[in-house]
Amino acid sequence: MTSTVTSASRVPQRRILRTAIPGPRSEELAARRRAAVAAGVGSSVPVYAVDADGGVIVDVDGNSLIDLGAGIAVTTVGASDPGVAAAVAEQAAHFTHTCFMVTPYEGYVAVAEKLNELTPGDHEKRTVLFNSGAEAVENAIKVARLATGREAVVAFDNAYHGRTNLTMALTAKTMPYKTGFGPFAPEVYRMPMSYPYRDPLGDDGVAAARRAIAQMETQIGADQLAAMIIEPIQGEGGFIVPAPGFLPTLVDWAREHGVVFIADEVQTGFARTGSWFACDDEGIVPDLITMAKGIAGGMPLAAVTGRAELLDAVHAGGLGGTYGGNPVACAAALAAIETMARADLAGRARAINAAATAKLRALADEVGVIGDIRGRGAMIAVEIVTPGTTDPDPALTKAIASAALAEGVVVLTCGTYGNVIRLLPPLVIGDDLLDEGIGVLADAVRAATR
Ligand code: PLZ
Repeated sequence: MTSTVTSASRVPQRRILRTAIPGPRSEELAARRRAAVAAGVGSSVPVYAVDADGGVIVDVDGNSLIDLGAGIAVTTVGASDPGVAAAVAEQAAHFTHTCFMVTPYEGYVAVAEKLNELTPGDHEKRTVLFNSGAEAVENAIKVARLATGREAVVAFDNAYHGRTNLTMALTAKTMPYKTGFGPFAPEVYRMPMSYPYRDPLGDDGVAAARRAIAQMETQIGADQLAAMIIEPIQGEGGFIVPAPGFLPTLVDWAREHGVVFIADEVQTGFARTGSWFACDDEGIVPDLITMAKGIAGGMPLAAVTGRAELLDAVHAGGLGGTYGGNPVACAAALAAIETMARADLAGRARAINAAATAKLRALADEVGVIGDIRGRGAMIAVEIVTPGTTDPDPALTKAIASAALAEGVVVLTCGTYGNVIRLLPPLVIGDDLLDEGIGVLADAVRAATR
């Protein structure tokens, strides 16, 4: 594996268990939380953080956990990258806000320039900044509708695009995201995805794309369709990597019919899959790309970047928001992007993939519950099934994640069927810590299946 950038970590890069998980101080905070915080917000890990750096999260009881989740793919450069921390402090010491729509500043422009340069394609681009992934998705759809004069939007099975009204409509899974929160935004159509492990069309991505195209043509009509939005690798839906040919065939069809192709790279973006963006791995160029999460080292920032003629079609004042492109978040983004480039974190993601999947494949040979291992770069998933079948086992999946946590390793789950264990480590995690974390996870799988 390539060397890592964690040698100078501020917090010791070690797993340390001082109490049971959660410990007494976390339990105290959990009690205060129950009385103060809305019950609708869940937390997958019941410990309260006081520090985080490199590949570890330190909790209020002094436990030091190995982080294989990066706050859902956000802290790609670590949760306290020195470059990001310094840029945030420096910007905050000058001004935290003016509102770009009132008094603009250079940081916003510099982030836009950077994203125009880094995103796929060498066409003329423009960028607009927001606060969250959902907000970026909403605005990409607004732009596509206005620019095309059409209303219909296509999203796919297993999709996750956010929790606002329009993005709930785009999201596929009802529980917990949509149940009881309707009515949802109209003119959203759902198409079949390519899901090689579960799809009868298997690895034939072109056939899977043709299946979706046939439905779009009969159910909507290409001339009514403003946009198609898709995660190049689906995140919350289960780290589903579509079969080769699926995405390029959809892009070609969209281009032929004037349908705006939107790649939602909120989870896949910024070195996570081993390239700047997952579209790069597929050799596709989206018309619009939505970004958030890894973009700014943990500060809330999101973006839509895309074809100048689409984004510039919108009338002045049609896009914006009080906090969009906040100056502190922009400073953090420039520093995070600089760290990703300098430390070659995309290369690091590929090395993490090689090391992790080798261990997981060996484990799959040993236990019967691993139905599929998939992903790209440092976005790796294991699908847990009843041995000898493809039947999802969400209860066992949960038990494995809990067992790993009890031993001080944070792993997240996901999937339409709740049976996917996903690994999204910070890309600055050290080799030893990663190896130890996956070892603990493997032991948790063995123990849970015994
Ligand atoms: N698009 C592809 O992955 C956020 C959601 C966690 P926000 N994914 C994590 C949860 O349960 O809320 C996501 C994503 C993709 C859009 C979003 C939405 O991004 O920043 O959470 O709004």
